[in-house]
Amino acid sequence: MTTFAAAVTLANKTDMQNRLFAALSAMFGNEVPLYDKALLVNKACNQTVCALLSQLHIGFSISDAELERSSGERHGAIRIGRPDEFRWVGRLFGCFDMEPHNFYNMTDVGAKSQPIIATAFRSRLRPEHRVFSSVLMTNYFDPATKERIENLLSKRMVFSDRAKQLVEKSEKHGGLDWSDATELIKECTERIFKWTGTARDHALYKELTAGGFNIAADIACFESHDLNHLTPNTFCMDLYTAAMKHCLAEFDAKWFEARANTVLSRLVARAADDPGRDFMKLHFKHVPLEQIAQYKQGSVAPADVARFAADITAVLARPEFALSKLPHSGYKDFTEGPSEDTPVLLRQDAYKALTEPVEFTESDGTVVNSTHTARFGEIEERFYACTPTGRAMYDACLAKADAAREQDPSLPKRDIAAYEALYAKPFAPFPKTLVELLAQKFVYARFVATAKGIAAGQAGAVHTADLAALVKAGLADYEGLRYEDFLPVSAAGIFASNLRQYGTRSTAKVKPTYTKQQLEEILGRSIIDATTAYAGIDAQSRLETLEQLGVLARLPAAERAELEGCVAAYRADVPCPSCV
Ligand code: OOG
Ligand code: NI
Repeated sequence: MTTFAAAVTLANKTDMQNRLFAALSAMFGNEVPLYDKALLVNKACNQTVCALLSQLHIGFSISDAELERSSGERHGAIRIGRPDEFRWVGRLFGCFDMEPHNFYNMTDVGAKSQPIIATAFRSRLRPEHRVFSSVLMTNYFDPATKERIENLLSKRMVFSDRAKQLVEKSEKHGGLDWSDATELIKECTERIFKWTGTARDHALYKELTAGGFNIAADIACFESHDLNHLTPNTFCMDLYTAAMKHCLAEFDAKWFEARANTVLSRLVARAADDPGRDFMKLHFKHVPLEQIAQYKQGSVAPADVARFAADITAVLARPEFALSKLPHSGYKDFTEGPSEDTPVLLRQDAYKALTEPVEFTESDGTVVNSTHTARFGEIEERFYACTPTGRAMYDACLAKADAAREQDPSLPKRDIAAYEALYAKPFAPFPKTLVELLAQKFVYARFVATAKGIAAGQAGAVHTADLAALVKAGLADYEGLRYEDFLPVSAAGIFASNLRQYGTRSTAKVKPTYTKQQLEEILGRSIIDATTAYAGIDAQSRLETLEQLGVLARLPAAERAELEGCVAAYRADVPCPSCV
């Protein structure tokens, strides 16, 4: 807790963030029953995974509260109409210690392009929550449509005067007390992100959707920017998606049990080949590295895996998992991201957007009852953050894998095993373990000196600056940095499938170009470059670890200069006002 002159105690911003996301989740669960049920499915799957992991890693256990938190919300998505609204959104997230990371140009992703540009708000270090926030670019359209959209948007007021006052107060004092913080969270759940089911200008709505501009209709014709989705994380994407497809009655229990057996067997096989317990470090960020280092290797026989698969199948047979009885539009056919055996960036999937009732009020007061399809239910599993080299390799593999899938789009539904093999093939050259990924400089990590290492360093008994060797000797430990951001191509795939249209071309005479600088002007502040940050965190941890072990002087000068360069770039990118 921090205090300011008037001796008011300010709420911790990370605590505020956790409360905000818990409140948003409760709001969204009320609005969308299928979301609430999907959380239950995820919990059941995560419990199964944890039970299996506790046999594979003796000493590992997770409390209900920890499970709740680790399976908790991770990211939201909002779509904003006006630049001034976007700036308010940025300032609002600032009150919760969430800052803009990366520029996503969705107008520039080939056939899947949409008339929006975006950034994601999150904490700089170890973020748990993030919001992908887009803003509509009206000059993507012909002048007449542009004017109609702008005219409609000009009449709405998403931020109340009170919400603005609270944001200003927070900025002035460096935070809010809990009473104000609670009020601001209420503004979020009762107004700013709330679904109202009310819209305007049905004629424009129909025109935009007929032209394939579903996203513009979703933004322009509504009175506020609702939360489009709120995505929890899962410990095992393939178990969860299989469970959802089964609960939505797309596949029967026999199919699910066999699939659960396959994916759980993979976890077992990978644990046997993971001496650093990197999977555990990646998925259980709340568990200290020293604790993970103490787990003893256990084993799980195939018969036990089959029992886990049978048990989760029995759990999902309970009436509360009959999701097919709720309004729904089915599940996406395939998962976005790398192949299941390539642990980089993130994998995402979703139940498809629901068709929800909407009441349009026309300017003459007449009411039109209609529907709108936009809100969907995403899930994600996060892996390691890539270096530019790793990312280039990922992009190349992904392009090939996408092309292979497009040759036979119904394969995922017909034969999941054949599809997985097809999709994994282009990713074959990509390393599959953290050790190899680091050796090839494809991903980032954070190193620390162990207690043993520090003691050895003090005794002058460390003789190498080779971090891999130091880790092997138990003098240093490490974890891969988790990817905390988004993937425009996956996002485009998600937009495309949930909006049921594959991108739209600009109708302006000349398609405008959009830049990061433009979004920074809208926001009134700089956008942090996430890669610079990952590289800086990685480099700083290497330098500090070697220093602590007393071997920094042994590092070849060129390597040291490179690391110091990364740290300097990180510090210079967007200096943190409160950490300089
Ligand atoms: C945002 C799409 C991006 C993701 O997970 O990549 C996104 C949206 O649908 O508004 O959320
Ligand atoms: Ni999303």
